[in-house]
Amino acid sequence: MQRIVILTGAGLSAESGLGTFRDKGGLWTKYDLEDVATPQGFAANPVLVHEFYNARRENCLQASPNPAHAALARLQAAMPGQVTLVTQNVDDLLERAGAGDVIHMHGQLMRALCAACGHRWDAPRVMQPHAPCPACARAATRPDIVWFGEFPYQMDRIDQALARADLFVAIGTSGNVYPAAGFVQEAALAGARTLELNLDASANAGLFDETRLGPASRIVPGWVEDILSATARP
Ligand code: BV8
Repeated sequence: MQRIVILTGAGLSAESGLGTFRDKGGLWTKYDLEDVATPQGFAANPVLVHEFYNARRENCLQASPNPAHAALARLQAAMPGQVTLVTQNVDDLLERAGAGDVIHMHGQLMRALCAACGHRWDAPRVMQPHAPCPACARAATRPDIVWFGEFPYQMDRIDQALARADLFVAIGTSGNVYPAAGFVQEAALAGARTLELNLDASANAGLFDETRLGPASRIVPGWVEDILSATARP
């Protein structure tokens, strides 16, 4: 039974029209990360931060999954219980492509969080600053997003999957953000083979056993077919 852990980044959704962060014209060239993706930035200017996430939520609602999202959903369905899908992305394109149980380690655009009581609910299309929490009524509502300096979600579950992985695959991530960028080493230390599927070699490309370069919508379906035909062979 082959166990596969997949980590995806903004490159998976690039061809669906959602911006990446560090490519030419990426989000971090238009916004200062400190202003819109840190708790301090949110405390200082919740209007700006809600505008940033409202715009990305709108963009996401207008976007569609691309063949790479569909291929990963197909792989997960064909190998029940063997594929752990971890994403740094906050969009819901993997779910809309049919994937289930996606681990959103950096949170989700479509969810809201109450910073006072921890209640989570489906975010409205447009979130307003200081909106009251539906559970405790305090004006502590925020996007359910993991900002820099905050703990990513489901780290125990991710670490357990990495410890048991036979294969770790990073897709469309530049390998700049930790702890996600350290997963390849964690998997390799546990004996997994490691593969990077990316448009350009990432900052930690040298840590992978194999790298395949190209747009995700082409190389991810190709890789999934390779895996499925290998598992189909007697
Ligand atoms: C934390 C919010 C404590 C949501 C994001 C060492 C250890 C631990 C922490 C740190 C450390 N060093 C520094 C830190 C602190 C910090 C950090 O990593 N800073 C960086 C800048 C140095 N990390 C944190 O604060 C994290 N929390 O550390 O808590 C802790 C410590 C240990 C263990 C547990 C906890 C919190 C990080 C989360 C921050 N939130 N986003 C949002 O607004 O979206 S991060 C942000 O970057 C997004 O989530 C994004 O997903 C993520 C990573 O970016 P990528 O996905 O890689 O996107 P990028 O644009 O960079 O690259 C795109 C790639 O796609 C490129 O390679 C490109 O070639 C490729 N591509 C483009 N087009 C295509 C393509 N590939 C295929 N096809 C295409 N068509």
